[in-house]
Amino acid sequence: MLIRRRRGWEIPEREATPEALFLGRRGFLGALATAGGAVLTGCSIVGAGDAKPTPPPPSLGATRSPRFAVDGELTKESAVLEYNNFYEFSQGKDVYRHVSKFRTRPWTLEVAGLVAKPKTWSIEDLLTKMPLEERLYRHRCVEAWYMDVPWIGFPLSRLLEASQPLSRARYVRFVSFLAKDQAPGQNLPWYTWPYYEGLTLAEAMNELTLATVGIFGHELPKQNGAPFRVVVPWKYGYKGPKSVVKIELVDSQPHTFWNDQQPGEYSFESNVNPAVPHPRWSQAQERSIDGSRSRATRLYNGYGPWVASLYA
Ligand SMILES: Nc1nc2c(c(=O)[nH]1)N[C@H]1C(S)=C(S)[C@@H](COP(=O)(O)O)O[C@H]1N2
Ligand SMILES: [Mo]
Repeated sequence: MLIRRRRGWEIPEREATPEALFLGRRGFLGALATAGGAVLTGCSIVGAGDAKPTPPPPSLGATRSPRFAVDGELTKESAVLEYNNFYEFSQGKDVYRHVSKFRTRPWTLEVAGLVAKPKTWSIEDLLTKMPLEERLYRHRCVEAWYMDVPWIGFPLSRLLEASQPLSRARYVRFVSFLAKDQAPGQNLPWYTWPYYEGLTLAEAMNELTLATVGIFGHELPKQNGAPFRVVVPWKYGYKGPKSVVKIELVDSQPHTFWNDQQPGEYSFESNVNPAVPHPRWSQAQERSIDGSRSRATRLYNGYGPWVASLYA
């Protein structure tokens, strides 16, 4: 029998997964027990998953911006593509095994709400008409893991400006896709699908907020949020919704998926902060997704020079 000794800074997956919701898992097991086979017929929910990872998506040309750097080496691509959070597909990290039915073409992204010019973009328009650049960003999950990643995208501000936000617009609300036949996790009844998130308009317009279409020199793989996601590097990862279909400008603070699911954990703001522990673990340290390294968490994930003034 192989017994793996846990290092001090390692957090058992169970505790390290607020998104896994003990409540949710208990609810699920309870449902299995009471409904018996009836629940199991929706067996894609608990199915073994796809045999092998899907092939990498088409490459995407973009010049690396010299303005953003990470401390050391980038995280290995294989780790970034095989350790994911994407509850629409799996509550485990092996999301790549559960995405084969997900169709990311055709895909449209609607910009609506308090704007002078509502607009629906095709993903092809975004890929060809927007000024794509590569940015090396630190990414920090609330579960206390990190990765350092080369995203490809463009400032979200470009997309918002194209629709001319009205002066009444104060917040931006994001909505991810809904397709129960393609996303096994969307059949789990204790979640309120589709996934939804939000930022203040000032946060959304900050130059760091990246409308993201690629990673590691190619289009986003399905498990990383194809074909369009938002990356907000100074906040915990859940503030960046994957596979977004709608962006709505609104006048009051929108509800968010995890805040509704887990009231009393982190607020709407959810900025990375080593001094504010999660109710069940410290945020002072962060570990690489392959578990090989640990480092001190930085306030705003190290992006204070860009964003601290937003919270002064
Ligand atoms: N639609 C959607 N977006 C999501 C999530 C999700 O479950 N569904 N998980 C979030 C969390 S908790 C993190 S840490 C990042 C993970 O992105 P990655 O898998 O590319 O590392 O996506 C975020 N965006
Ligand atoms: Mo996360």
